[in-house]
Amino acid sequence: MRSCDSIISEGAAKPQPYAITPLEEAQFRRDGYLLLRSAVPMADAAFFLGEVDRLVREANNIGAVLREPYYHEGSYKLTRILRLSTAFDQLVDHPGYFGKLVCLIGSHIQLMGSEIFVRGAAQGTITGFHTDLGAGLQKILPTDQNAFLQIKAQIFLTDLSVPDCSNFALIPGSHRMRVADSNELCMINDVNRQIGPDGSLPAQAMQVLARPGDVLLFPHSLWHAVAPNRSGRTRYSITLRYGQMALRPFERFDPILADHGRKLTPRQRRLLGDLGEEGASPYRPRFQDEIMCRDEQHSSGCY
Ligand SMILES: O=C(O)CCC(=O)C(=O)O
Repeated sequence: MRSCDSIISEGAAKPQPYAITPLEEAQFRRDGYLLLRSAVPMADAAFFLGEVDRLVREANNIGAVLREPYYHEGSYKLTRILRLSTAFDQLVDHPGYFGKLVCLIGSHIQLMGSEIFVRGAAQGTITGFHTDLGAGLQKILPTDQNAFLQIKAQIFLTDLSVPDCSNFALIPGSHRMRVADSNELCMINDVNRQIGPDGSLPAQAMQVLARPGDVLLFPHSLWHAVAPNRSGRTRYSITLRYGQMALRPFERFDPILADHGRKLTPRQRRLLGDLGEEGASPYRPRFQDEIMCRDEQHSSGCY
């Protein structure tokens, strides 16, 4: 098995302070997910929930929520959330998970998208099993050694510690399985046909039991869905999508970068697409290892 050492260039400092452990990497590569308990401290999760709640109310008032046709009617999302609030800037390279992401993707990493999920009451599944990044990349599966193309970090803000609360559902190991029967939404048709009318999931699926502040990492090819919500509570979570710099992002962060009132570190700026002035290139970004791997808390923040 390849480790963080071989994905980050030889000689470069490893991401600090929370690099992935060999056990965590082995589990991620084998099962296609990693649940990081309390990666965001409880008090911070409560702060993010307050901000999410405010934004969701505002978006509902002006009709700015996005209801995807493949969601249950009580569910929706907000997109481009860094444009809505500066509160989430600190999540861009949060120490609870960022070092682990760099170990799995490598230092040529970018933020590709940001979303808030709102999952209301639903007797059946909220969305069926699918893969991310479209039909083309559904055919590109991780190997034992390759760096990952895309990994989402889902930050849970409400209690999902029992099943059927709109939990994230997944099929362990499916990220390495070829999809035989799909559609334009990248649904896994044969698995979705096994979902019961009451929302009961196929035997090979599991619901992730998470608490506020837990963070789930998973790659683009994992077969994932959202379980029914019979809890009487709404689920709120934030998802940040990271990937190789050479991939096309889902949103542009130029308005964030141009906001001079905002205090972004050099690493956060690079993750949002600021390649620097000299020889800017997404394929040969300058000082990339140094920017991604250094301990920002103890550096001057200049480059
Ligand atoms: O967790 C959710 O609510 C949706 C997750 C999902 O389907 C995705 O991130 O693609």
